[in-house]
Amino acid sequence: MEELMSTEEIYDRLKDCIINGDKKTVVEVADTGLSQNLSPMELIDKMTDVMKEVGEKFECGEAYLPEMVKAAEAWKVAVAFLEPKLPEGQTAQKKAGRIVIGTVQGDMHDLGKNIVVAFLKTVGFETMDVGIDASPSKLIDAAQEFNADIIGASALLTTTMPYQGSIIEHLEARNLRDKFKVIVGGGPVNQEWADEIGADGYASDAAKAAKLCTRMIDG
Ligand code: B12
Repeated sequence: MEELMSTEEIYDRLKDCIINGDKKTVVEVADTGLSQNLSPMELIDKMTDVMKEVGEKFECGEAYLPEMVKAAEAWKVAVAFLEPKLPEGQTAQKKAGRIVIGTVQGDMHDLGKNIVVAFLKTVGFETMDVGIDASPSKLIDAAQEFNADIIGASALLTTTMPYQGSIIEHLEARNLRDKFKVIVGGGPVNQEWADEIGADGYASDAAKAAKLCTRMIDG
């Protein structure tokens, strides 16, 4: 991209790219920003603000899920491009906390979990995604290794939901219950279920999950 753009134009175009989920152009615009002496951090911050707006729109029903997924993907690609350009020792954002997340044992659904991961990253969480079909031990071992603050468990099937409860039972049996907050989510899951199994939190979508986790860390 050869043309000279004002800072405001660069920011406007970044915003359009995120909102439209334009993975290709977002990198070009970010690169133009760099060549015009905007710092990688400024550019990341700007795009993250847009992601937060998209999350809020989704929460109040003004944006739909595919739009949110596309926006999160564009954000991810742009941050992956900018992060290596940050000065040594600087990370994309102040780290909010650490979370290990996975889809529970017996369950292969991961679209929702992946969106939650993308959103947690936009609010500064370091995430470790253990993938699908994750046993309680797999999640807990990963949380210990990663020194996580939070364990997140996704379940989309009524037959696999009980494994969310098993995570808490395993933590208790291993005397680790106080070490991690446990949050749960997924299609059939609700607050009542979270209370029943003794989880620390529940969220019905990715934007709410990001807020929930931020609240847990901030106290
Ligand atoms: C896509 C899909 C599949 C895909 C999964 C692809 C993938 N990579 O994920 C495939 C085809 C593989 C599949 C397989 C099956 N599926 Co299916 N599947 C669906 C479908 C259509 C959409 C699920 C989805 O992705 N939703 C979109 C995402 C974004 O929403 P979400 O997962 O709820 O996530 C959001 C929130 O819940 C929350 N969230 C999610 N996780 C977490 C975690 C935490 C910690 C937090 C805080 C929040 C949170 O944030 C997310 C983003 O906002 C649903 C129907 C439906 N409309 O829900 C059926 C559905 C879930 N499947 C169902 C079934 C029965 C199956 C199969 C058993 C079918 C079969 N007989 O083979 C298999 C099971 C395989 C297995 N062992 O898991 C049933 C479940 C019924 C039940 N009550 O148990 C459903 C409801 C369809 C139906 N009406 O019958 N499925």
